[in-house]
Amino acid sequence: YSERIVEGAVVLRGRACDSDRDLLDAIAMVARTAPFRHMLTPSGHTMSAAMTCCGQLGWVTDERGYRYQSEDPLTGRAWPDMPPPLFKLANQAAREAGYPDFMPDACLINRYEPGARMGLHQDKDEQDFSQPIVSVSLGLPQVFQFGGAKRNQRPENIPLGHGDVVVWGGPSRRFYHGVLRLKEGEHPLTGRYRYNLTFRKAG
Ligand code: MD5
Ligand code: FE
Repeated sequence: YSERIVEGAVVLRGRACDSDRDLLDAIAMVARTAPFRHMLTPSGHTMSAAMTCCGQLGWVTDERGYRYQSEDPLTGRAWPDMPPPLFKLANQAAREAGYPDFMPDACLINRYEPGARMGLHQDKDEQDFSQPIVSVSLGLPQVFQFGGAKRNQRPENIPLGHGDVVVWGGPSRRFYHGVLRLKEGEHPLTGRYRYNLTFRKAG
């Protein structure tokens, strides 16, 4: 079933469960070419989520700032292609949420282990804000926080579990959001990890 959690955002609970093994296999394949790594923020902190990317463009951060680029800074080579099962899920979920022509060119893959979190931020490095962001959660559950368009708006908590897909469009596309520290746990398919895939039209 689907529910609207905030202006423009639709949660498709469990939407990725049918294809969970294919998605995790695809993530493992991407990570063989572009390994998970902890990137540096411009302020010099190491991110607690490990990241990698696939598709035409990948999101990176280092001492110079945040940006999308077509090469993996770790290898100097192009990011791996977006595996078809990933593209298909993102495109279909967006369609179900009212975006029939979503053609993501970037997929950022976050891997959280117990203790890892992501502070409140906005996703604003993309060119076209009329396109949604589709996020897919796999593995351990994690509490997602969404605020409003301003940082000082008190965030609301929503648990995201294995297979949940969220399509962030309309006003929600620009909202502040983050995830709380991942709690210790064990998931039958992912062990101690939560994976989050975010599909974007970046270029
Ligand atoms: C995560 N990842 O769980 C989250 C899910 C990131 C990131 O935030 O940037 O990698 S993405 C959720 C999202 C995207 C765009 C807008 C909003 C949420 N929102 O309005 O709350 O690893
Ligand atoms: Fe984000």
